[in-house]
Amino acid sequence: SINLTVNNIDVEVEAGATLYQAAQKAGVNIPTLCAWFDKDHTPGACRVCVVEVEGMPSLAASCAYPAQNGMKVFTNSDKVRQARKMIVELILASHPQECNFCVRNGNCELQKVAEMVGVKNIRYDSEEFDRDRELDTSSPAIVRDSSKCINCRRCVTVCESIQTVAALSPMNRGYESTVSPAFNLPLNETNCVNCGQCVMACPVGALYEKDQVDEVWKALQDPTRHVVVQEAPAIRAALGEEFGMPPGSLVTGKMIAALRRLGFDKVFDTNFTADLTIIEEGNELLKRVKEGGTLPMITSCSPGWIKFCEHFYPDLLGHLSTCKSPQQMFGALAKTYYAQVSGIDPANIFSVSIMPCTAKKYEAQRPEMKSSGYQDVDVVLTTRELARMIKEAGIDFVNLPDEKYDDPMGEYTGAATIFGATGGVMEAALRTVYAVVTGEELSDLNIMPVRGLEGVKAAAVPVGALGDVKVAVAHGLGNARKLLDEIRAGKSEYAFIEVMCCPGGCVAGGGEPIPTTDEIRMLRAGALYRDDGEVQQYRQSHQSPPVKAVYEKFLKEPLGHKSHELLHTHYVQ
Ligand code: HC1
Repeated sequence: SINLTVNNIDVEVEAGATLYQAAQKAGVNIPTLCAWFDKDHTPGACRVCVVEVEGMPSLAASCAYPAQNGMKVFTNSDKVRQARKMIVELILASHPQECNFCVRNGNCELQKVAEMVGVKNIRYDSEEFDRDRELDTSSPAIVRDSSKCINCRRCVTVCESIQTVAALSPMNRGYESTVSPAFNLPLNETNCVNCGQCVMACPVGALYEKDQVDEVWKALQDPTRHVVVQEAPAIRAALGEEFGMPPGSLVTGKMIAALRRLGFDKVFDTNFTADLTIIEEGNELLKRVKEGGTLPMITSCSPGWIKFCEHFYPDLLGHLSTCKSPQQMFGALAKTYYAQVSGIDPANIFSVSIMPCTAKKYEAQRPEMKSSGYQDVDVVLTTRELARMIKEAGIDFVNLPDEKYDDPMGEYTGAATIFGATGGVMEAALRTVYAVVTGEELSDLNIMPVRGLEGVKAAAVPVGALGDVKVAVAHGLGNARKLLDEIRAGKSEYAFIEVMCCPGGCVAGGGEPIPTTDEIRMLRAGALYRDDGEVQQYRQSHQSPPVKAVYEKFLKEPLGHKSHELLHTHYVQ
């Protein structure tokens, strides 16, 4: 171990620890704008975290500088405080001064750091530093405002190293340096998969979701529109954070109440079609196993993952389940099944979905997602956009009563709700596949090997006559690559694979509350497992009463004619 002092306090740290970590041990918080400790991203680029080390001529970036025996470190000397103030003032001088209406107002790391280092005015002429405004609105999901970029490079790290997409790179040098797609192409013309993990990484408002709140307000205020809403599993595990509730709060009932107060005509749930997905996908898997179809079959509900497969592994598209995602199954049924049972003209139905995901905005606009004869899902809002609407409407979210879903597309089982956590789709599918094959229930419905944040998880589950069914789960596209490369090499031993685009699954999607850390991922997933284990009456998709009803009244049978027309699709190279 290493012994040093920080502000004259004795500290002992492990070899390899940084000065930043040593300071934390001494109870000192150092401001930083570029470091992202959750992802080991400490480029020392912003210089806000500088500290003074006795005997060293220049200040050291504490996030990257290694602690050494006998060092005397000062985090609050005059030299340090003046340097930090100057650095932050220089960043602010070249940053648009529009905090009051910036998407990150109130949740901006630059704002917080400016307060923390005590900036009182900007001594530098901002005219001199004014950058050309470049707003890239080409993507259906993400807006890029390079004038706000502070060059922390976190977006580059997540896009390149974690998602292995590399749509964003550092460009230019010196004062001109910034981050952008290659050749400064519009984002929509790159291989960006719309996952929004760059948005989650951005400390300021340089990357954000395409805001569609006004389109929804307009529909809600149009008396000719019958506006229905569905919410992804992950929303109920995170929305409370936008209103100051602790991560891990399960707010299903308050979320329903808020949506009703906003004026939605029917409050339904994506979980209804998550259960339906399990029936269709489970039967598809069994059919492939029996008939010698393409295996392993891979889940297809995460649209960032689909786009990734299309760009990087087009030769493996045949492995994708043909099932549409629950969002798109819901959209297709809202304008067919629901229109039929409620007697409402589908032309007047406006279908909104609330997703933890920016890529869902892109998915809803894909040309094949019109099987009802209309665009199946009209608008997708992220968790953050819904929170903005609730705030704008003055709804006291925390004190709302719990309300219940509308029929016939609201009720769900515990199997559906865990879709929002990595491994959840697999666990839900195994529960039902086991029951279909054996006629019995799994003795323990909790399939622990597929839970948690390990990058690739595997399990072998004995399923009656099928023997041990080998399955794997990957979350984050870098992890997915490992399983895909095995398939390409002809070495995959799995029958069924779950891939979710975002690290942690949908609970950490690009539309969820910021910040999202591994600790928060686990807390949000925990809320969904509580919903499954403690709240829901049923825990297996085939037990869902509204799913049974939709087959009886409308679809008739899994993988039947109507299912193929509305619930399935296929992807071509
Ligand atoms: Fe997801 Fe899904 S789980 S993709 O992560 O299959 O976004 O939450 O809604 O569609 O159900 C997201 C979450 C979501 C779909 C479901």
